[in-house]
Amino acid sequence: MTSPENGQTRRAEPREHFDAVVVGAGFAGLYMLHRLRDTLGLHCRVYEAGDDVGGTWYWNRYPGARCDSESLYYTFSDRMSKELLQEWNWTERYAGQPEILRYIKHVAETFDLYKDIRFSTRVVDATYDEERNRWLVTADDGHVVTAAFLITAVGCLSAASVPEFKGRQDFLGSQFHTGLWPHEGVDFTSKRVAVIGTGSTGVQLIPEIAQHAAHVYVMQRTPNYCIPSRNAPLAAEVVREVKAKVSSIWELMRSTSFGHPIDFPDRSALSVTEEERRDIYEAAWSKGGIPLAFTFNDLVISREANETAAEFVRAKIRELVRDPHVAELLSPRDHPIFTRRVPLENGYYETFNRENVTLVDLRSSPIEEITAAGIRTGEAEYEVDIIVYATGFDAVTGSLFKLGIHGRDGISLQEHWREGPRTYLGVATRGFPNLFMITGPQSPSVLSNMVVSIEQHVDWITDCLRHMRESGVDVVEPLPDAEMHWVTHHNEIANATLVPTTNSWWVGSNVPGKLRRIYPYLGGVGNYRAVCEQVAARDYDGFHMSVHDAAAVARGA
Ligand code: NA7
Repeated sequence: MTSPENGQTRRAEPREHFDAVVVGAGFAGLYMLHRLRDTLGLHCRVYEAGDDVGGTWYWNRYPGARCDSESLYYTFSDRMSKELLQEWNWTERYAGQPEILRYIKHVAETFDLYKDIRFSTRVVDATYDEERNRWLVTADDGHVVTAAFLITAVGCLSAASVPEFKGRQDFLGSQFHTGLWPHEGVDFTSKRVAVIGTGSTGVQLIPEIAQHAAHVYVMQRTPNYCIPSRNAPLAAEVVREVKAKVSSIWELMRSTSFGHPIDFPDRSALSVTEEERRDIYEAAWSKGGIPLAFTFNDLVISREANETAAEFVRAKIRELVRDPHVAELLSPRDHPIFTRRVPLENGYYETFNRENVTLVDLRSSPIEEITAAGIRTGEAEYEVDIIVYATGFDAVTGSLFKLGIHGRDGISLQEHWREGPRTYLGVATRGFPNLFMITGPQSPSVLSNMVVSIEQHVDWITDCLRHMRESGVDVVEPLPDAEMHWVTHHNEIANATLVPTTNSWWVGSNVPGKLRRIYPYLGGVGNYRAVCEQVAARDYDGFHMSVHDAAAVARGA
């Protein structure tokens, strides 16, 4: 916290020094704390804005919130703890938010992590002090500490995005963003509700609300291709089988494209007959979940191949939704399938057969304003008691920018990234020594099973810090060339796919004014891991490691 004194801005004196400060106490922050403290013996502090652990799963408590990665694989591996992996029993194929939160709390208790976390505290400034080679970290309560290393574990989907609709403050009912859901829950019984947004969140939420509300208006701008999750209780036999093969399953997940125990087959969608293709799509559709994405290897590369899968899903929508006009409105026509996040659904399409659900097409008639009574589009005013904003997040960079990170010469992260993120491996960035970003931009992050990618980053950072200690160095920073090559490589890989052509939060187009860039790395989890391992094996090739020389800094050398 700064305070004006004799016209000068003075920062409060640091109260304590840590080897590392970690920001965020979700999966990433907890595992990082565990490795830093218990593997390396470092003195650490974690800052967390919420009043408990959980990250995404702490904030996103809306009805129907559920993970789209299968629970058996969306879990810490044996690298965290063999016992934990064997002891914990997930109950459903896709775990709901309450169960995941219970798991995360269990992890924090089991590994005694709570004691090093300061809750209800937001980091508002983190500035690298070049003279002393320290990060000066300031929290929103004015508390200042220093740290040798700053590690962000803030998640990719933590900065809620609420569009600036005119008149939002005039609404007399209740309004909520799904990512900031009240802990006491929301009673939808007999209420008229508008849900704005039909991304993964809206698709999970809408069928749940429709069961209780008097009426739900689903405000859709862009329809998505939704795939049934076929969620179900986990059979004891399946759990036993996975637990018996933990090592080989995780080895596989670490090598596949998206960190799941499934990968692309060696065949094009255009290499089989129409009938064979339909059978393959049908088999994947009835399994539910991500297998549909892994039916052929060219669905995100070839438009022609892609259209076969896209039309398969549109045909399913026509089967599931009784009103042909509504079915058509729910059918994406403006983007190829799998080029934006495909929501997994649980009865979403059937919800539109209910009498108390109305689909409002914002494409033909956008929202003009929020009124005291509800929402006015170009065509009508919808009077409601509750508005739910399922409008997503300022993804990947939004939560990083909120930390007020400043590197060498006081340059902010925003300034360094004014033309878009510039990272080396998505884990570090030039000019910001001793800063690591877990699942940062230009790493696989959201295009993967997050826990697999988090573990990989945390393990890699732990190894890097150990290497520094053993080598007697205390400054690490990417070299300009390494950063430049990574950005180029990242863009080349993305531009070889259909992804950049589609509007989505993957490219930042959901936030007005945000730079259109490809934020997550599309090269695949397995390939990415191999690159990171190679860099480490070559003594952290592409990073400059050195011994801090205060005298040289003072001379400006
Ligand atoms: P998403 O996927 O970004 O979806 C947000 C939705 O909100 C999407 O349908 C948007 O329409 C809609 N939206 C956003 N702004 C507006 C405005 N101004 N007017 C109308 N509609 C708007 O966020 P989610 O929370 O669903 O999912 C985020 C991730 O969390 C998800 O992918 C999982 O990884 C977990 P648009 O598509 O932009 O036309």
